[in-house]
Amino acid sequence: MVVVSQPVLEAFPHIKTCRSTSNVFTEIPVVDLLHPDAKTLIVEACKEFGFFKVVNHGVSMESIARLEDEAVKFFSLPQPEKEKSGPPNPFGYGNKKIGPNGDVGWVEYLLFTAATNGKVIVPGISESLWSYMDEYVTSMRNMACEVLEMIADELRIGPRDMLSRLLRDEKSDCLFRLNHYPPWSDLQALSGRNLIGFGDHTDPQLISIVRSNNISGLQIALKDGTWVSVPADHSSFFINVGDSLQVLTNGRLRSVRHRVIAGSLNSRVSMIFFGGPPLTEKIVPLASIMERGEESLYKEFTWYEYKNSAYKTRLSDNRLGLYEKS
Ligand code: AKG
Repeated sequence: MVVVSQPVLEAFPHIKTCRSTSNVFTEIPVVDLLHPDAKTLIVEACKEFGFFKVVNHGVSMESIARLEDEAVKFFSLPQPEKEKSGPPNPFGYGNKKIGPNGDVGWVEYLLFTAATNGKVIVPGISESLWSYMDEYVTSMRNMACEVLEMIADELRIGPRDMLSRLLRDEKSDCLFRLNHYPPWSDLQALSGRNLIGFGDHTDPQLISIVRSNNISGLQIALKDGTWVSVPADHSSFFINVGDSLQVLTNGRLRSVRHRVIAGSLNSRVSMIFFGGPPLTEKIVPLASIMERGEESLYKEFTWYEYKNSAYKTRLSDNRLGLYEKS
């Protein structure tokens, strides 16, 4: 468990709370990446939920544990030490404030670029954290590409690397985030409500891969808007469809709205790889997916334009709304 000094809630009066939900996502699709039907199950899950769990992924538990230990070491440092790695601009250490537009949550984090062509140095990060992160990010990029290739196969939008090339490109705009949700049991006055760790949003990129320690907190919204809790599983990965993949498939796959509830008693540590395309890439429905006479649901934009407009909005805004054709 990570032991941190607790900043007082009064210093962050805008952190939202929510009622506990008893809805557990029991029907979560579980995809064995080595199963012959994996690509069919992935596409079904992406259509229905924009979300699924991956097992039999081939990433060693040792490499995950090594990185998690380093992350825990960083988040256990005294606050002034951690602040030396911030404020996030956009990379580096952030505490409670998420982005520049007033979003706050019960979370501290480290945000890094996961570009293939070099890193942006964040001060105060140990050599071992850099090196375990490099190794981990490589596995995540490979997994994201494998999943995108299965999607391309199943949707017959060949060539197989039609989507994955966007993450392999040397100018791809991938990110990596380590999140820590400290326990808040010593905070009074919540009267049976829960603290929001990371407010609800969809990820703007193509695909994200989330892994956390064995503490639950992640919730996703189903098609009808009901929030369901995702049971924690520290040996599996959770995959989110992002807005860009929704657009590239002209809405066939849906990006999933999700949020994180901070637990009162236990620290949650998560690691998220965000697979984004090169800035200049046009995000438009792939010609090969469109049926005769089918119209694009979206106005044309580049990843640069979308990213810029997304980062000017609040987390919970419907960012794609701006680009939907009426
Ligand atoms: C994000 O960092 O964008 C998240 O959605 C956080 C997910 C998590 O911490 O499990």
